[in-house]
Amino acid sequence: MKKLNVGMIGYGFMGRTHTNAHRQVNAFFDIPFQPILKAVAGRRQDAVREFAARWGYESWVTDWRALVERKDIDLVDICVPNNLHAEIAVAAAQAGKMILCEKPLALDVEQGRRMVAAVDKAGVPNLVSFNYRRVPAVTFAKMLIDEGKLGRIFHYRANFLQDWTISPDVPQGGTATWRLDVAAAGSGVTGDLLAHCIDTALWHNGPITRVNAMTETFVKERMHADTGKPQPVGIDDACTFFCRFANGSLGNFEATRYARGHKALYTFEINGEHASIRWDLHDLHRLEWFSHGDEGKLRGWRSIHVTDHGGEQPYMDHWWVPGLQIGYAESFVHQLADFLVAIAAGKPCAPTFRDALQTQKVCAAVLKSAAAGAWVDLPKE
Ligand code: SOE
Repeated sequence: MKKLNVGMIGYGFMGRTHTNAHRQVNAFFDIPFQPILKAVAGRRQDAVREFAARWGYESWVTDWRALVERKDIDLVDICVPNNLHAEIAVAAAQAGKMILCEKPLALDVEQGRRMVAAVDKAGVPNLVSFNYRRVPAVTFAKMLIDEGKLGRIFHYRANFLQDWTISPDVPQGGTATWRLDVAAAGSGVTGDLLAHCIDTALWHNGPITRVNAMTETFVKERMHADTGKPQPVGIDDACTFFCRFANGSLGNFEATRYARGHKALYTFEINGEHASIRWDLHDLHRLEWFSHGDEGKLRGWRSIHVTDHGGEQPYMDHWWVPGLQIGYAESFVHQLADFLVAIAAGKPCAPTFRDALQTQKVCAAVLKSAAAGAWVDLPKE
């Protein structure tokens, strides 16, 4: 097993999920690399030092550039606010590093294009962390669709509902609330939440051709954590859009941080000619399934507990015994295992930067449509 030196940039929520994956992956997956927690970079010295000690990093730095320049780093893992993704990823690609980057790819399409060009030019392996693809039930849904079990697809609908920004006292900017600051995040729920739904939808159901959206910013002004002064809010608090897919199906998407009672309710439902499936992040090991092919008197929704061994259900052979479930954290372990296996095989691992650029384009079209109050076509690739 070859050692793979990891340089982590960021130590927040995502820094923890990714670091946990680096620590877990060899215990559960036979892969040709052993991640070594070589260095972590973060702006605040006390915080980065504490993170390095807690999670077992060999060293820490307060300037990400110092980490990217280090000869002993193989893989740069980008877990910082969206406005830093492009600069770090381009520098990491130029330094010849493998790159794992948090979602969304970038602030906008132009930055995303530069990132794709940089990894293409350098020929370095790259992956964007749309982790929900690797929840076993979500991967299983993809397998059923690809096997043709749903037949022609008519409808794809997805929601991502939260409620943590309803209070006008929640600031924008700063460490924990940068997602509310348009300069750091690029957009609100569109880039943060809908990007997940769009990534899964493009993977499950193919390209989106046109979108029609509306957005709302319910709280127009918030104190900025950096200045302590009230500032206009530039992000979308809620976004709803409908769309057409290239396969002829219709899509319906909604994301909001104003759905009182919902903390992180990502759900999707897909209706096909022969069958329907639906999934719910709060019950993430289950895939709901309805088949019109079932005997009439027994026809109804069934709940598949996606925990079986034997290879017919994804990932679960690597964990405990059938019937015992795993959760959110393990989707990051799966993503890392898939990435490292692909690197060893010299193959791309989806969603690559190029794949994630498609999601970025759909997000951009959604925001453009909401601003214009009109349909927006996605350019044909
Ligand atoms: C926002 O609250 C957030 O943490 C997103 O940034 C993540 O991508 C999502 O998985 C959960 O919600």
